[in-house]
Amino acid sequence: MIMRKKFGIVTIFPDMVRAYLGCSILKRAIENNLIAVAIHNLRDYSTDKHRTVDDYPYGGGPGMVMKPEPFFRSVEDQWPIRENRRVIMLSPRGRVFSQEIARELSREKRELIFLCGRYEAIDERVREHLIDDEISIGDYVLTGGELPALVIIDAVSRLLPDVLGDSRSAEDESFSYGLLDYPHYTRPEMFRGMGVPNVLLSGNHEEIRKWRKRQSLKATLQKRPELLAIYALSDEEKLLMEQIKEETS
Ligand code: 4GX
Repeated sequence: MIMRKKFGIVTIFPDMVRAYLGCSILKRAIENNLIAVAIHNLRDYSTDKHRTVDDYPYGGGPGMVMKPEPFFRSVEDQWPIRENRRVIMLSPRGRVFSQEIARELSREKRELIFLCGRYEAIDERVREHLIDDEISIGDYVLTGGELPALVIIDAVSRLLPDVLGDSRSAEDESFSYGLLDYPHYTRPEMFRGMGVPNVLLSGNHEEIRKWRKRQSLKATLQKRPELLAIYALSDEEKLLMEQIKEETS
């Protein structure tokens, strides 16, 4: 029996999130009940008539701070059972998202709740007492946590059974097993004088497999050598790697 993966998002821009989830593969995943995303407007959980979600920082300084109460109220109201939720805050201070974390979250049984902040900060009491996890999608500063939440939902969803039409494509590419992807070609065979490597037209599947492996190793060595430090090479890969290093030296 296949279990539907559940996500929740708390944001002051629900339309932004809905727009992305209403397209393409995630749209179909939602229609097919493979995933469900509950989108909640943070302002619905403010307690004043202006629906305020931010305020001035204690101690002074520039920028606004998001109030704790709307976040606490939204989570406690929508996901009251602690054991059934994993509350994730998106922020540059979190652990940096990766394919490994995507895999970990895809196996998580609890509902994944994303708290999306805007402005300069969220009141520290949210970090201390409401969240279970803090994730960053990379070392740059965004205007809000909505894109990071969508990035994570996207990367996690495509790992779930049946979300991608082709069951092989989820894991057979860059990062899924630690090397960069090999070059791909499609028709026409000649485009503006640019051809396709002969081996791909040869029909020799063993040669094609080896060529692709070589190209993956070469691209990884040239563009992301640090990835090779954590990747355990097979005997065949070690041999191919020696050849590549000889050629380029
Ligand atoms: N990967 N930002 C969140 C507001 C904020 C500040 C402090 C919580 C605590 C980002 C990133 C990111 C900018 C989103 C600040 N929220 N989030 N926002 N990079 O830069 O995740």
